[in-house]
Amino acid sequence: MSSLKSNDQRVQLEQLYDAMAPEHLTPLWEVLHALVLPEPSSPAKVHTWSYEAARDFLMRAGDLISAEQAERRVLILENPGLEGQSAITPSLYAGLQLILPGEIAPCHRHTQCALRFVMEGDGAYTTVDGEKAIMRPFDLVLTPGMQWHDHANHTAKPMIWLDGLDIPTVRLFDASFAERLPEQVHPETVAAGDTLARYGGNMRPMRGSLADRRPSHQPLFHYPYSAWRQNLAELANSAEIDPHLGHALEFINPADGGPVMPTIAAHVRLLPAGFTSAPRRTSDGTIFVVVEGHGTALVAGQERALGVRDIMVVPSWHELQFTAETDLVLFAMSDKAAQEKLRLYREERL
Ligand code: GTQ
Repeated sequence: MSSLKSNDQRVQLEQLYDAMAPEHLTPLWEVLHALVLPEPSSPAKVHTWSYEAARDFLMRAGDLISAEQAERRVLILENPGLEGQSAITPSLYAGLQLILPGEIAPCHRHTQCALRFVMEGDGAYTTVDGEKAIMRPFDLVLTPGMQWHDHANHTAKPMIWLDGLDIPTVRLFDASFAERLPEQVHPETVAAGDTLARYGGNMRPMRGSLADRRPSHQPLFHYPYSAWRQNLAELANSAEIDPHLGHALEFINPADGGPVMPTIAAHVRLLPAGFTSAPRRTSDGTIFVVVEGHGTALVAGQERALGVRDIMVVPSWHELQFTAETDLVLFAMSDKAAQEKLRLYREERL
């Protein structure tokens, strides 16, 4: 049957829609093509945040509100295509969190998974279930869902990190639960570094032994820069470069070899000076942070300059190429973990 409608049919259909609207019934045939797309067409936009500019605003916020008063003093990186949604991609949230010397961000836990990627400062910590992860520049620290966490800075300098959470995903499922600990900080249960020693070296305490104290599905929560950067350098020295990715290493959860958390995946890349990656697109909208060096990103035909600590979001199914002017090291996070579980993930190497 033809999809063209006569004027008479149009008028009668409009009357039908008006009549049934109070019953909360709407016609699929008016919206089907926008609901079931032949390929992703993200409402999110490509965007780059200059770290220096964002940092200035964050420091100004630091003069006006304490971490304790705010609970979390964070500037949300809101995608310009997702205004009012506190989202950087349709499924993920990102923000820059500041803890000033002497401050505490009080202890809480929630179903949302969070990762922290340290941008600036050295020696403040996130406490996860009573164990401090002492944070150094470009460390990755996780606070998996429902694990207690507070943040504190007993150093003399501000500490700033990028927060990545699955807030929009949890909102989609209507599954947000959160609670505060009555105390400001969780009692210290073990010494800092204990989990890395027990679970961080491709070993773990014998199952069922008293020493096996972390949740079996999510034991590890600290991936220090000193370790991942060295691994990446050794990969770059020993392996053939991938034309689409450069040298790339994924962070994994040692419990299952999969992504770091059920919804969020993270990886790092090294692109040697002069290298241009071949175009690639993926269904996971991705947030990139420049760790070292500078270069450009070519996305949807537009070139964007990238400097140290700049943050860029590339939504689903946008063709992306990087050019490294110097050696370029990138951190990336996305919802690939969730998409793979839902069998949604696709990528295309062009
Ligand atoms: O540090 O627990 O950026 O709960 C947003 C929500 C950080 C946190 C955010 C949070 C946190």
